Amino acid sequence: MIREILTYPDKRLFVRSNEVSKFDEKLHTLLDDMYETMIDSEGIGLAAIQIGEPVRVLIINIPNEEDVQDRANLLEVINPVFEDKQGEAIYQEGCLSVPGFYEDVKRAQWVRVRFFDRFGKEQTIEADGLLAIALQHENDHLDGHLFIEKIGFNKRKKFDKEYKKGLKQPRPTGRKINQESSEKTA
Ligand code: QAP
Ligand code: CO
Repeated sequence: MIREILTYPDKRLFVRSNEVSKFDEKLHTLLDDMYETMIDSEGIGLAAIQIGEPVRVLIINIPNEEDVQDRANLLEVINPVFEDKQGEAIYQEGCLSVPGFYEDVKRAQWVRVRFFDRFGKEQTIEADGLLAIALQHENDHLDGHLFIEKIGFNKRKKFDKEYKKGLKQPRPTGRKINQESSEKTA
């Protein structure tokens, strides 16, 4: 099922997600919903909190050399722990929860992460390149952090300004409207 993606400045994006303790059917449904939602929005990574579920679950699906986003390469990561990070890399990031905004972010170039798969089996992955960036970006969501918190002060000001502009597009006010006329016809 395709779920709604929370967008900045939704408060839920800033909460710390909880560890998964049961590797059951509910978890599998969540992972499947996350995949459908991510693909529908043309993303390469998604954390559970982005669809409103505060659990330490993330998925990543990096396109291959032929630019094909193959589900066979889908990485499902539960309760990740970063064991090691090395080097520095700058990459222009985006986020499905901050649509339309992209900016350079500095992160580690190489990571080693311990995690559980959907069956509760412990795994380790070592990654560099885009996968290493994605693991760090998605892991930040589990701690209630967005990439916009990692950009420079002046770029952040630019973001705040541009985003307010974007928010001038029609948005729900929460106001109730009574469309009945109070004029009485004689
Ligand atoms: C996180 O990001 C990431 O603004 C995943 O209009 C970022 O999938 C991993 C997206 C950088 C590695 C490097 C963003 C789609 C997708 C948008 C995404 C948009 C449509 C972002
Ligand atoms: Co994101």
